Amino acid sequence: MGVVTVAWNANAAPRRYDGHAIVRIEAPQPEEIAALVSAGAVILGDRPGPDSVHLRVPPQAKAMLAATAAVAETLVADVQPGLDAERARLALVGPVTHGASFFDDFRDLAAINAHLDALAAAHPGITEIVSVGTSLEGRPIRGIAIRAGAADGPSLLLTGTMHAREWLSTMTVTCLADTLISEHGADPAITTALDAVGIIVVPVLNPDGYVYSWEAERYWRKNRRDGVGVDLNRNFPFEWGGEGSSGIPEEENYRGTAPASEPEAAALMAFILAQDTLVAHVDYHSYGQLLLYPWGYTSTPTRDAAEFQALAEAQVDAMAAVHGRQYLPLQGSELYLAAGVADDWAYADAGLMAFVPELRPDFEGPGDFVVDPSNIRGTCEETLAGVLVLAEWASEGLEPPDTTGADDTDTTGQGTESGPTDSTGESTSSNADTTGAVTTSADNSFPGGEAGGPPGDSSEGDGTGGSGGATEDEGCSCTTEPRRGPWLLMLAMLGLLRRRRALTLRQ
Ligand code: 0X9
Ligand code: ZN
Repeated sequence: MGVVTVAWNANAAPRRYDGHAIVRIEAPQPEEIAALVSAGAVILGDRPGPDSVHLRVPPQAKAMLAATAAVAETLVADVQPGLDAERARLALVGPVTHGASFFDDFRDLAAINAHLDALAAAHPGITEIVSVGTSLEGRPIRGIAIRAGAADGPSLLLTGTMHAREWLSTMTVTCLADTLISEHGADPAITTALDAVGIIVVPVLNPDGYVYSWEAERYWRKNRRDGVGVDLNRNFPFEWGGEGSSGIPEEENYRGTAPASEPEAAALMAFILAQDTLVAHVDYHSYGQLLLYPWGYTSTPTRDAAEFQALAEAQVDAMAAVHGRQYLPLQGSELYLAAGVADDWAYADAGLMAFVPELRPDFEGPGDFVVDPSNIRGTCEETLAGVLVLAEWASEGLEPPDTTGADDTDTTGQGTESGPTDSTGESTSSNADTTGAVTTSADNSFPGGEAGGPPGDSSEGDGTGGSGGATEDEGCSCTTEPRRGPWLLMLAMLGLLRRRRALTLRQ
């Protein structure tokens, strides 16, 4: 299917953000943030306990900022010079589709797809190009499946670029595929992992938004529905419509008109449900150096909260051992409430362990989606350590969560019917629900107000990771060998040796 006509002029100059500042607001009052957002400010990132919000503030909202009671610090006075520099740098490079320099810088959709093709062509024995589906504007959503071992062995799904502007997730996920494929047979840890576990990598879940962020608006987040876009990460059917999602199309967390109304979300769901061997989904975003897990829609823990936290801690420990970058593991709702997120759906309706890494930078420096490309390789290396932990977990035969039966975490008042799976053992497959029979408790604030601190203290910014993500990790003497502590035993003791119920449901 060809790409349909797009609603914007591809020949027009990209939007300029002259005079837009990035500011940090400490301990923000929700009403102050709401007022700034209605004046044109946009939330870029959010740090849990102690709360801190990064906003992109246009010139016309700066006066309001000065009048707020909140403590605000300007991190970047004007984002436009950085955008000009990025654009000039990328224009100089020209088309690069493969080769050693591929991960020197960010690459556009055509280059990412060509790189996947080149990887598949060079390693036909262990790879296969897969089609996840087609975007609203007709672009293919493509991935690469890597399998070196038994066809029925467990598998992991790694995805990126659900949010268009989060270019580091695009490159990280592509680099993970590249490293796993190229190092199979050479790197012992990767070889062991791939001989036991299949890994499917989908670098760009939102191709229309990604193209638009390259060509028209660098800070574009959503897909391109009607030119205003739907936040794909509020469009998934599980608890669709709840707090932390918006019913207003112009807002950044607009949920769409119905659960799974967007072809990109529906395609990912169908793809996941068609894979019999999946045990985990990792959906890479940026930024904040966090490792989130369900629930996003409620602050009530999942019944598997201890397992999620233990497996998240095992990943962040391994990641920190690579370049000293500390990622903070926590339930997604502790960042802010967000209903209709992909990770809640993957856990609840597909029975997967689901994680959302928020990649570099952390919140200590000027946070942004526009980062120095020297971060690409380092982020790839540290996230690879996390993937290897998950692969080892999967290959040990530890089971995905048992999400069948009554959901004791449901606080919506909808009873067990809104639980992950119904009593027949069938997936509720809520994407079939196009009736709009959903909760209507829309909270248009973004992020949702409830942002309790994580258990224990926030541990980011240990001084070794640098700040702002603007610099390379140089001279790190850290080991690239993931730490293998007693976590595996701990996970087993916590009850991860379960029936492979979620998988049998789909057979
Ligand atoms: O808000 C989002 O969709 C994600 N953050 S981002 O800055 N990349 O937009 C977080 C989704 C978190 N998932 C859960 N809250 N469980
Ligand atoms: Zn995101």
